[in-house]
Formats: sequence, C-alpha cells, structure tokens
Amino acid sequence: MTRQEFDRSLKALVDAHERFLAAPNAVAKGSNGVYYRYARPVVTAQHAPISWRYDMCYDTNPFLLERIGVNAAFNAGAIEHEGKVLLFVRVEGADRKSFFAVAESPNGIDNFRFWDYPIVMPETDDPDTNVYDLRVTKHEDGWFYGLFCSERKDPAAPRGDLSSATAQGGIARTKDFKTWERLPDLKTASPQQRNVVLHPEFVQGKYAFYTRPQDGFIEAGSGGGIGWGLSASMDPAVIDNEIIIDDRAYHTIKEVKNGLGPAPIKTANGWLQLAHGVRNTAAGLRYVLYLFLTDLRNPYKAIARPAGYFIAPEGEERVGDVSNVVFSNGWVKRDNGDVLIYYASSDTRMHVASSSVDRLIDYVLHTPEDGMRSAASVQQRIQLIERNLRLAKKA
Ligand code: M1P
Repeated sequence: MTRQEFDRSLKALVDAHERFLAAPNAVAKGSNGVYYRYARPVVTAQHAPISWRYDMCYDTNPFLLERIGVNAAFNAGAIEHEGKVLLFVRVEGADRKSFFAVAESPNGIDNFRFWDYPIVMPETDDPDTNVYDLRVTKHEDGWFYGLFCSERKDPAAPRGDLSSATAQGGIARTKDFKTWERLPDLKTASPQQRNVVLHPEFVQGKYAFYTRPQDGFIEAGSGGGIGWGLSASMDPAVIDNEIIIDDRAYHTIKEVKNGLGPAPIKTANGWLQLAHGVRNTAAGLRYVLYLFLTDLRNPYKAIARPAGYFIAPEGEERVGDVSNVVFSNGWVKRDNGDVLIYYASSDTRMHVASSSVDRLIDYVLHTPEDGMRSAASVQQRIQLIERNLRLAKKA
C-alpha cells in the first residue's frame, strides 16, 4: 500500500466506524407490555474504537492490518451518572481475555462510545487470569463499588488439566470510574463464588452482599441459589453467615443455577431484583432473566416471585459464542421512573429494553407464582380465561 492509499483506507475505516456509532436506535415491533426491546444492539465488538484495534501509523503498519482484535462486548454493569448512561462493558479480546471498559451514551439507547482507554483494574497479590461481569453499586457510604468475577487457574488441578479454574468475588471501588482501588476478594465459606452483588444500603449497620456459592467453576453442585450475607467492612469483606434467599428448584427456569443481576432498584413496594436462571435442554444450557421483589427493611426476604422468565433470548439473540443465553448485570432507573434494562445475548453483544418501575412492579405483583406442577399451571390459566370470558359476556 502506498502512503496515499493507506491514508485513504484509514479515513474510510474511521468514517465507516463513525457512521456505525452514530446510527440511531428505535423501539422494535411487538411488545408484551412489560418491556420494549430495541431494534439494534447497543454495544458490540464493532463499537471498540479503531485505536484499540489498529496500528494507525503507516511506518509500522503499511498494510493497515487489524493488530489486536476484539471478539465480543457483553455482560455490562450500568449506572446513570451526570445525566449520561455509563456501561461497564466486559470486552473480550481475540485472545479470550476479558477486561472492563466504559461506554457512554447521552440517552442510554444509542450513540454508545467507549472512553479512550479501558479500565486498568489493579490486581491483588494473587493475579486474576480473567476478570468479568462487573456490577456497579452506588453505595450510601459514598463510594462506587465494582464487584466482578475473578478467575484463576485451579491450583489443585492435576497436571495436564488446563481448564479447571476457580471463581471468586473480586472487589474494587472508585469515585470517578477512571481510577480504581482494588480491595481483597470477598471471603465466604463457599469454595467458589460468582455473581456477587453489593446491596446499595447498609443493612443492620453492615455491608450486605448477594452471593452465588458454588462447588465448582461451572456447576453450582450442592451449592447454588442466590445467597446473602453481611460484612462489617469492605476491606476486607468477610461473610461468616451465608444464607440462600432464592433457591434453585426442579423443573423451573432456574433448575441448574441462578444468580443475581445488577444491584436491586428501591421502590415503594420493595427491592426490585433482576436475576438469571439456567436450565438444561438437549441443546445445552438455556439462560433467561427473571424478576422478584424483596422486603424493603429485610432485602433478603422475597415477597413476590412471579413464575417463569421475564426476558428470554429471541431471534438473533439466540446465537453467539455461547448460544441461547441472555444475561444482565446492569440496569438504570431514571428520575421519571423509566427503567433501562441492559442485557447481553449469547455472550456476544449488549442490548437495551425499556420499561418503568410501575410496569415492573405490576408484573411482579400480579404474575402468578410457579405452581410447580402442570395441573397448577392449567388452573392459573383457567382462572384468567374465566375472568376474561365473563368480561366478554358482559360487553
Ligand atoms: O456463558 C453464560 C454465562 O455463564 C456464567 O454465568 P453463571 O455463573 O451464572 O453460569 C458467566 O461466565 C457469565 O459471564 C456468562 O455470560
């Protein structure tokens, strides 16, 4: 390539990327009334800046080759800050390593742009091999905490076993989302932890955590369920007494495992909780999202548990690096009561769905609980049908 050709190609690349980033998003056709999907994913691998991927200098990259590829952008934490929506995206490089990077949008629906640099997450004395799935909590102590999964090779793995790993709850805090202070990993009695979330308020004067104890790296084993525990401090955070507040159950959407998504939203009716549930199928694991409500004073006590899923993978969301998965660790409640739910599909890309506190509370309070048997489900549906037919007769 001549220098002139290089300059032309680079300009074309940058211009095309700018057009892609600036493309507007719109509500997708069809809604169940509970939430509205949007037509375009909000953040993808393609959103990664050109400067993260290409060496833009003719002298060192005369063929204008992509030097460091980005594989996926998914499982993002979210927060509204100074009127903007910030997503803390799990960016996965072509080398399979994940890192965190902030993508900012003026409206939370489109025009997400990554900040110039990814987050430099400090390591502990026992360096993480991989970090992912950051949940950001604005805590009443004045810090923003980022809790994430810290993955390391299992030191007990037999020689030749290069896939056994351990997962622990990594913790960091920040005031500006640029500089992060790493704290010791969460300590619990469970051998492994993933999907650890910090509750935004003190409970009984202590820091409160949602956990997901698990026996192994993938399988919840005899563990699992969404757990809860208190710690006197964040440095270090230590939970002595871990209880299960939302268990797995046979023949439900959370039979194999479950885990809390983002920190809950406080409403007049209780804490609105968003979680993922996993079941097995002949085609592999299926991840869906579900909601439940917990008591305002005792956030570990469920007071409403609508049956089944709230969002399941649909259309192109069903396909990706790990297909048939929706996963959420970020949502934003706006001052007008609107809720923007950020969810990833198939470990590949980020989407948004919009709803409101009123709609979500209505859904949570009026969707019947799981009857746990087909016969009970039929009765629930018959009650609905009877009410509707009586209405139709009156009309
Ligand atoms: O691949 C699906 C998800 O699997 C894990 O979630 P969980 O521990 O609940 O099974 C995580 O690795 C998550 O990042 C991933 O999206």
